Amino acid sequence: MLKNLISKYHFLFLAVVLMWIKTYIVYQTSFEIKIENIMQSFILFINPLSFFLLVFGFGLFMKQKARNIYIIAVSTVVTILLISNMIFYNFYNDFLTIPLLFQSSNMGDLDSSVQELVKPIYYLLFIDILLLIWIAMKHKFQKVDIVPSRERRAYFLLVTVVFVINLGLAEIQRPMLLTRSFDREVLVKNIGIFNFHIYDAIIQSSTSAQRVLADSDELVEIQNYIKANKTKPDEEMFGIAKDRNVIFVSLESTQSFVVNETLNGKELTPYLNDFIDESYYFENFYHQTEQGKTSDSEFLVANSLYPLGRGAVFFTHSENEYNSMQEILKSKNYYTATFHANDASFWNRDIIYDAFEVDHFYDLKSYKVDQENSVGWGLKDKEFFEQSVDLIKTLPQPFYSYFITLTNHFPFELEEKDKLIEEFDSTSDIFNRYVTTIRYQDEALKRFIEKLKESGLYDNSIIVLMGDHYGISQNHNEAMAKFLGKDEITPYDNVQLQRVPFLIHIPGITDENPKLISDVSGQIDIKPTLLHLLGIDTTKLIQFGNDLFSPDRKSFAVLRNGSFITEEYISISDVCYNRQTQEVIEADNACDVYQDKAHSELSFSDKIIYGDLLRFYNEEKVSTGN
Ligand code: GP9
Ligand code: MN
Repeated sequence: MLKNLISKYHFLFLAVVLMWIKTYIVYQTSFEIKIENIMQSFILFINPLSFFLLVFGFGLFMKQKARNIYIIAVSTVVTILLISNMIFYNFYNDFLTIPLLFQSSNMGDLDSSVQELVKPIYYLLFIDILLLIWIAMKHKFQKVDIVPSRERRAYFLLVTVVFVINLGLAEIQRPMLLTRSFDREVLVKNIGIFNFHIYDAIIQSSTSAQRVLADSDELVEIQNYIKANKTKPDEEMFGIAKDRNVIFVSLESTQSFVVNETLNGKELTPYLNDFIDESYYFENFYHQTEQGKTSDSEFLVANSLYPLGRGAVFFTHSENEYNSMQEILKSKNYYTATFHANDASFWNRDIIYDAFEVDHFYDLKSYKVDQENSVGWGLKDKEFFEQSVDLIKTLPQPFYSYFITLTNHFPFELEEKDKLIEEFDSTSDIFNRYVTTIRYQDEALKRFIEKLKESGLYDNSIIVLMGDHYGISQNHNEAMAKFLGKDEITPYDNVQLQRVPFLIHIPGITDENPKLISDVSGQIDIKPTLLHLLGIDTTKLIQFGNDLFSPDRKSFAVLRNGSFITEEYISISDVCYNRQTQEVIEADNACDVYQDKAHSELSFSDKIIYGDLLRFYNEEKVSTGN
């Protein structure tokens, strides 16, 4: 029967095979999908098949000519989708999701990045479609070309069998794949990139419904979890920075590996290195961002909730109720402001800042920007800080101010005159330039702190520095390995590379008594930590982080893809490693317990956002006068 089908519908099967091969070649050449055993390579190989059999199969409801046109049209659309994924992956090491498609307002600003990514090689991916067009054109169509329903039934039985085999093998490799996976790479590896897009569409529609169906009871379970996991602040640290201004600096694309690192004998971050020695510095601090990048990091800091696994919560849930750091501080007489020399609408900031109750957003319009003082994405960091200090001086005190740098942004462009160190020498231009913009940013930071001192604001403030997310993706592993003097970057190294600098500097306190803190932590922990330093109680807050100075806090950070790090373990795609020896640990109960915790936190946080559950919390807050 199969032979019969193939010979009768050879155009359809040819299209299936061509698209299948093409997708597999793209898997091998454009995506870095970790394969751990033969079964996984087999699943990866067969996974595009069921999708193509299915979509092309709908052509069997058409007559032959329409069918061929349909197959060519679908091949073209799917190829464009594949190329879009390749371009996106090249930059973000990630696959596209539906919410991202609604973020088009960000795309204009991505111009320089996109240009870098559009390569003529992508046009080669249309060769098979040209071949299909050529075959279709020289084809003589049969007179009787209606597909008998018996053949259609046989065909769709075949599709089902292929799909069930694929999913069955995947479930054996990764139980509860579709219900418990936060890791897109794992999904693509197991069900294929196009089935993943279908899965994504299903998730999209089900999450959209969650807000409507949500009720306040859902919050109870989450509140219980949070209560059970919340730790008390250290009494000596609580209120240590009471009523001080907060100067929070989000350092663009700054990873911890640059700290205390040199190139040709020159430090990459000389100022930061010295500043660390006068501060509380957290050396095992992880970013927990996903597709929303900078905006995700802002979300984590403001809410101590996880950003979403798909899309940017700044776009998808900007109308939700939040109980942000800014809102809380405002109720304690703080003035709150964000400083960032980019369009106010980038990442939808202008809208969500209203939900966060930020008093003022000093956006692009607040700065004098010209050709002379700009590079790459806009105003150079030095200029940004210079002008910002003049603005910050006018704020009512105490204030909570949030500064977002920009020069150290992909593709890391800098004028020759601003380069304070040489570029690195590797096969990756991106990495080579990264070290120069990192060095430049450090110089800008130095000037900022000096100006703060000159302005008289410094002594009565606390300064917080945080890297927002990674800057060097896994696409540059070869250069990274060369820079770090390693043979290769392993999955374990990759998790370690998600560390970003985090420090708290309290003039008059940390310069006398600096601390290097090795506990595992993440951006989720910032809000309770800062609020406690400012002497603000967080007992009732719905938050997933814990005060980093709390004596009872346990080392823990979960990344947004479900990987997590504890004192003893690092878990990556459900594989548990001993954190010290880096060896894989088979079936370990303690690791499973953390696995559940990691999963619960991410799911609870998602529930809050998708269901807009804080509206119930805030109702309660208002009615009880809290
Ligand atoms: C844009 C800046 C960079 O305003 O925050 O955003 P990113 O691309 O890093 O998310
Ligand atoms: Mn960023």
